[in-house]
Amino acid sequence: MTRSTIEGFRLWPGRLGPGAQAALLDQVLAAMAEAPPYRPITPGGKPMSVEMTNLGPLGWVTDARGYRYAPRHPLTGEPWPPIPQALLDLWAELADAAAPPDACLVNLYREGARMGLHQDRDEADFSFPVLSISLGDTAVFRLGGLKRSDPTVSLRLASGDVCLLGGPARLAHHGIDRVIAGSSRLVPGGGRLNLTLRRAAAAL
Ligand code: MD3
Ligand code: FE
Repeated sequence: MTRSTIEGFRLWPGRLGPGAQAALLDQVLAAMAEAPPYRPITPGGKPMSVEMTNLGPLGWVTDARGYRYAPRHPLTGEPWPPIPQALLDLWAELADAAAPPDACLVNLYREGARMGLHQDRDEADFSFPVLSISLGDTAVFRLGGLKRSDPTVSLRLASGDVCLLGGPARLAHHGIDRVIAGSSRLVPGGGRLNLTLRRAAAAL
């Protein structure tokens, strides 16, 4: 049997309807007013094209010291805002996990932003899945395998789409090739927001 994507990848197209998208966006924009998105600097010294902020007890950060999860915004020094209850509920419903998420990375793609092929390996326990929610402009998402050289498939992630990466897919290479500017009117100023719910620290 052939399959179009790796085992452990699940996609729910349009899982959030227009009302749920608008309500979630309001909450994320309010959090972004407290914890502004910024362009992280890779350990190699280059600013990423994607702007980032985080919600929850821990947030993913990168700088000259490397990649890690940290409890405070690197620019404001404040704790990250809480993860909205609607996202905790979505994790409880879809992730089938023994513990709640302790981190939600917020990626903001303005015009021209992209994310190169990578693995998410900075979390303590890869048996927890990652749950992704897309809002705004459609992204051209690339999903590969465990090896960087494995074949990849290209999928579109549109506003309201939710995907789960568990099992073998949890360590799959993936990235965002491009975002289709103007494909949605949801995000003020244009662009795309992606929220990834994660378990960064080991569960108790
Ligand atoms: C596959 N974000 O934040 S979300 C990231 O759309 C990231 O902003 C992309 O890759 C974005 O790390 C893709 C879908 C996704 C998220 C996590 C994954 C796919 C994944 C983890 C493992 C494998
Ligand atoms: Fe990733």
